[in-house]
Amino acid sequence: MERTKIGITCYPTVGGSGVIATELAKLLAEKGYEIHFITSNIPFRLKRIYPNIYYHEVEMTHYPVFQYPPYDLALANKMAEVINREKIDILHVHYAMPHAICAILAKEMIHHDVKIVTTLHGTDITVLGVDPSLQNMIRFGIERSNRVTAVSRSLVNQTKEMLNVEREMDVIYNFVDEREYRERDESHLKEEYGIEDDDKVIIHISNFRQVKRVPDVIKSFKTIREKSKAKLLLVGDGPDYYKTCQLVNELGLRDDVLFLGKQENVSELLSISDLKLLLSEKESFGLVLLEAMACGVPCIGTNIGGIPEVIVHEETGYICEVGDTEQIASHALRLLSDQDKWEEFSHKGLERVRSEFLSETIVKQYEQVYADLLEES
Ligand code: GMT
Repeated sequence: MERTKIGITCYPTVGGSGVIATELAKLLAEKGYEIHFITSNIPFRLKRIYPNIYYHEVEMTHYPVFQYPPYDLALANKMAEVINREKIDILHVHYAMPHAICAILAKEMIHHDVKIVTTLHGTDITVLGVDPSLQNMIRFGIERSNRVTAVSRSLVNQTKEMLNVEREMDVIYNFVDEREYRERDESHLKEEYGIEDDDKVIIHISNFRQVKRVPDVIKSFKTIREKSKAKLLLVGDGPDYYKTCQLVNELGLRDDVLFLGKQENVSELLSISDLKLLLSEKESFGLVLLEAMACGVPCIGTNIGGIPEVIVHEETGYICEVGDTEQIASHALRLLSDQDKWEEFSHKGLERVRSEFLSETIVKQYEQVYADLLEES
């Protein structure tokens, strides 16, 4: 029997949507699918050779007449070329803008019956979807895809409301590779970072964009630090990084906050952490929460978007109101001072990862979407 051929387009640089697209590709490849990435760069999580994963780079023409290089058109052209030559069955695009629109354009250019699956990840709807200069295009991409999936129920509802689309969309939650994200002993790292044994370790991982509200993490940590010995690990980089450094200095927290910048092996840092904070004002899922839970780390998140679909309040962590740093600190202190409760939360988080977000279960859901579409052809 011929292998099913899946084309995948995603943002290949750091970011949750690219991580999910690449992890899905790797697991599908392990199951015997033939995967063709059509992206501007090799996805950053593709660290070794996988014999049935191919990479097709989108090449750009820097012609002086163009005021702006037409990346979207080059992508559509490359998609059409690869679909035609490789006889791709399914083109799975992650992030609607511009990937879904390019996929539809590519399909129009050729005569091969490829099916388009679009996965919505969040900011493609919650930020770009409200921009009048893009809204019609995003709606078009969603309506004309053969199947649309979104990473949380909240994102489906937001997409329907914001873009006024009626079509059916499947919720397929995010997942982590449990071989990488698991409980392990990395206590030597604590010593190497100069963190004392009785210090509680709080971690925040993000791209430091405004929606992540990193200053709320710092303010919450200040209150926690006043009552408990603690260190804060800040992982990632982005536009609010400088502002965050300034706030840390202003609040006199310099000795207790470790700025670690972008890191690849986040699971090792999670293994020395006692609590994960994600205090965003927009978050369609919060993949970092799942990564933390898979490493046995309880989480505090905000009551927005898909976060309450990931954290179960009072069971695997706490859900707090956006900006309520006193409430956040008080929940954190309660948990960090009660070892029995901490262990119960950690254990329930691990159980939740296994019952709701297991990679095998989630990959099967995507396979079912592909199978349904192929059956229709
Ligand atoms: O904003 C980010 O954190 C990056 C963005 C992306 O496109 O990678 O993340 C979105 O997709 C992730 C994977 O599905 C989700 O876990 C994030 O919640 C989502 N970000 C937002 O909704 C802000």
